[in-house]
This record gives sequence, structure tokens and C-alpha cells, in this order.
Amino acid sequence: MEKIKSVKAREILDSRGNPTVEVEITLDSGIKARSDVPSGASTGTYEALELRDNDRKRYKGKGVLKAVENVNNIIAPKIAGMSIEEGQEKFDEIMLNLDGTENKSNLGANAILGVSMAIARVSAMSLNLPLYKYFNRDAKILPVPMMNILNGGAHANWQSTDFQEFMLVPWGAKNFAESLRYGAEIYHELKILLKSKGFSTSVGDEGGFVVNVKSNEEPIKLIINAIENAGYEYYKDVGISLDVAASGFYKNGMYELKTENLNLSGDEMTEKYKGLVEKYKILSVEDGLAEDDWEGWNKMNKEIGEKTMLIGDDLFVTNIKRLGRGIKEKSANAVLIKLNQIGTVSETINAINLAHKTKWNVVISHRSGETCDSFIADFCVGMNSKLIKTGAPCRSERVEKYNQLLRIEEEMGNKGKFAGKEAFK
Ligand code: 2PG
Ligand code: MG
Repeated sequence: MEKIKSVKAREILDSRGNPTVEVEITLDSGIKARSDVPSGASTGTYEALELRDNDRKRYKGKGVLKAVENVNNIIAPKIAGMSIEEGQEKFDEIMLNLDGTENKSNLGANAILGVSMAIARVSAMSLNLPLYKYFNRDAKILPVPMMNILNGGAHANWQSTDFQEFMLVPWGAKNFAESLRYGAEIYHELKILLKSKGFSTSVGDEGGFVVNVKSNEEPIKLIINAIENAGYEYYKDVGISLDVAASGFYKNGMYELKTENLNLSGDEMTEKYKGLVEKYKILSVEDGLAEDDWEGWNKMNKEIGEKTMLIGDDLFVTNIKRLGRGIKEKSANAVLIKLNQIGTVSETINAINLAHKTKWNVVISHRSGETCDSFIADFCVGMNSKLIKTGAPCRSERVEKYNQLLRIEEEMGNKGKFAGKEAFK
């Protein structure tokens, strides 16, 4: 029986140069695993609390030394010496009890999640299993990547579109490796196209281009152009998905689209999506409306939920209470899953199971602030999720997740099954 010898947290930097928590767990046998916690920019109000020091003398208040201390001084003494075989749920439950709050504001979701993910990884290692098999020994689905190649909203410092993400979905490829190749080739074609049209080709937080366009529709046209320039057929080979992240521009009950000089109601936003979905067969719209606009969501789902996938991110924040409400009210038909929105691996799994039970689609997602930890790649496969969104095929913290999926596909050999078009059924 393997016991936990030590649990150690440290402050490291994420892809935006902000501090985040890294946790390292060592077992008696010497097996050691490490996990890094990501961080959002367009965070939902109802997410579990990310504990920051608020000491303006360090990192403009963004230090995470308190969260690090909470791991080293409060969580570590409690779980050191325990058998790793106690299991994920047990460790997560101990941390939930130690914290004792609804939103993890005592210890910080960043402290708790760092330990929770490291427990998963060290457990897999002690069982001599790849991480995805720790979650599910029979896992065989390889997800379709949703690659964010044009960044707007908060991820582009509001210097681009109001819509936050324009994603390539290479769902017509025959396997994951091919879908990644399609995505990367189109990304490079887009760069050439943007340059030829005099646009900047600098990139935003998730590796997508930041383009000073005049509308939220223009990027769709540019991307379709790039898809065709790369030799692919739009929709048949590669579709487009959007993350509008509408909570970011919802003010006084209205949606303010600065790029287009428009102030729209929820109904008008839904009309706008309806038009885009009809014109371009948009595969999914994430956070089309704001996190508190339940009524708007319910109407939007009635109006266009049959025609496209409507994904709740800030609306559900990987929280089974909010997800349960959405299922009951038929607010959406899919959920975005982010481990750090809720703060433990077990609670994240509960949210995924609830969605799957309801036959909702599940998208496993990175955060805009990331590290090179590829945990979500294995997690996605282990959870039988048919979709993963983890940024552009650019910047190592994005690409590392895609590269890990290449390794998993290779290891599965002909047992692996690329989700392809099934992902949107
Ligand atoms: C989102 C995410 C990831 P952030 O809105 O879906 O793309 O962004 O991590 O900034 O919340
Ligand atoms: Mg989102």
C-alpha cells in the first residue's frame, strides 16, 4: 500500500505571467507527480474562489502565497501519511471539509484543485496507468479539437471583436492527428490572409490572432476563406464554433457590441445568432447570453437549440446546482467544463456525469491563463468527452494539450475512435 510522503505547493507563473499554484505529491516509494492550476480572464461570477494575496507590493496583488501556504500548512498535514488507495473522492472530501465554505473561499479553489489534480496523477502513476486510464480503463474516444484561432473580448484586451472566440472545428478528419493537422494548416493560411489584407498578425491570450475588424461577422468570413485556401471544404471538413462570452459586455440588461456600435436586447442577440447559424451553419455558440440572463437563455434555446449546440460556460460554472437548474429549465443543450470553476476533480466528474445522463454534450476546456500541464487532455479522454477546446495550434501551453492527445491516440492504436461528427449529435 502506497502512502503519501509529502505534499508541497509552490508559486509559479502562468502563460500570462501571473502567479499560479503548482502542487507536487511524493509517495513513500518515491513516485512523484506535479500539477499546475490554470486561471481565467473572463471568469464567471459564480465560480469557486481563486485565492489571491491582494498584496499590491507583489505581482500587483496577484500573488498566490496564501493559497500555497494553505496547501503546505493546512492540507498537507491532514493527508500526509494516508494511503493513496483511499481514492480521489476521499481526498477531495477531506479538502472540502477543511475548507467548509460553498465557494472554497477559505483555502482557495486554486489550492484545493492543485492537490486534487496531483492526487489523480500520482494515483495513476502508482497504478502504473496513463492518466486517462485512471479515469476510465476502457476509454477510447478521441475528442474533436475546438481551436480558437481568432481572439477577441477580454483575451485581446478589447482591441478586437466583442465575441471572444472564433474556433475551427475539424470534425471531418479521420482521426485526431489529422484534425490537428487541418487546424494548424488553416491557422497558417489565416495568417497569410490577414497579412495580405493589412491586418496585424499578433496573437492574443489563447494563441489566436487579434484582428481589428469592423464586425463580429467578418472573422467568420476570413476563417472560411482560410479554410478554403488550405484546400478544405467549409462545414464538410471543418466547421466554426463561437464563444461569445456575453457576460463580458452585458450592461444594464443590454448587450453592448462596441465593434458594431450596437446595444442589443437578449431577443435581438438571439436573432443575430439565428442569422449567423442559418448563414454559416455555426456548430455551437457558447455563452451567447449573460450568466444571469436565465430567461434569455431559455428563450434562446427554444428558438435555436435545435439548430446549433448552445453551450453554457459562465452560466453553469461546472456547478451541478446551476447545471441542474439549466437542465430543468431547458436553458441550453451542452455544458463547458473547467476544473478550476468548481475546484476539485470529483465535483467536476459529478457535473460531467449529470450532463451525460441528460444526454447533453460536454466540452472540456482550458483557461485563458494556462501552464504546460496537459492534465485536461487525459481528463477529456478519460471522461468520454467528444470535444475539447484548448486554444490555437500556437503557444506551448495550448499545443501541449493537443500534443498529449497525439500521444494518447498513438498509444490506443486501432482501439481509439475519433469522435468526428458524432461530437455534435
Ligand atoms: C472561456 C475561457 C477559455 P477564460 O471563456 O471559455 O477559453 O476563457 O479562461 O478567460 O474564462
Ligand atoms: Mg467561455
